[in-house]
Amino acid sequence: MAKAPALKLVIGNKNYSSWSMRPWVLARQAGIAFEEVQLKFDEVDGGLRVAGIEPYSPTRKVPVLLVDGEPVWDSAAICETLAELHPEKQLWPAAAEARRVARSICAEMHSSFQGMRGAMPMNIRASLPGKGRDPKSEQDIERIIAIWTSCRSRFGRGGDFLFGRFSVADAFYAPVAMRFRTYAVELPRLAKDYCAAVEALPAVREWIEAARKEKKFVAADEPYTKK
Ligand SMILES: N[C@@H](CCC(=O)N[C@@H](CS)C(=O)NCC(=O)O)C(=O)O
Repeated sequence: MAKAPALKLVIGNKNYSSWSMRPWVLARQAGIAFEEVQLKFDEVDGGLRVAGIEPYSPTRKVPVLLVDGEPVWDSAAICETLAELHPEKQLWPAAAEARRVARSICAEMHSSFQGMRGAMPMNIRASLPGKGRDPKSEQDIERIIAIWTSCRSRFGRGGDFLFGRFSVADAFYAPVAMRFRTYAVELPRLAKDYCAAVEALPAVREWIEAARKEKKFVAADEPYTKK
């Protein structure tokens, strides 16, 4: 059997980096071994820079996965690569119809929801009830609840997650569960239960615990908090 490639996952601040959270939670929850390299955000001209990213990623962004030293960048490509390297982990739903929907909602998460992203940045250690609610973020929240409701009722019978057992789709939506808690978004029962299931995942708990210990304040991700 071919030797499993060495995996190194480069991530940003656990408190803020929603894109980093996806592949980290996916790999950790699935029991895929990887070396973690955590870099920190620096602020430049009101924006962000990942200090020390240059040797790892051509985009200078996190996350990036090094597979035997070769970079795979962008969280979507990284999650696909993890699924391809580990077919035995069944990171996508097994049934073709469910898999098509899972891919669609991941692509939607990846390319949309700018209203929520802008007004409600991930900030795990913060409590900001009611902040960030405007017509665009409200619209995004409604759409996410509709996605969760549809997936749970159509495909969720085998477990507590969007497609029953934990999959890439849950890793993509885990940062949303973090935002809903920080901004205390009122949710219908099904969405509340789904967020609780996500938060109870050992990998998510580990991420949250580490995020809460981080002290670094990044103004670009803190529109509601004065330093
Ligand atoms: N679409 C990318 C987005 C990655 C991204 O924007 N990462 C942010 C941090 S969460 C970053 O590295 N920003 C630093 C920069 O823009 O220089 C992905 O899914 O990985």
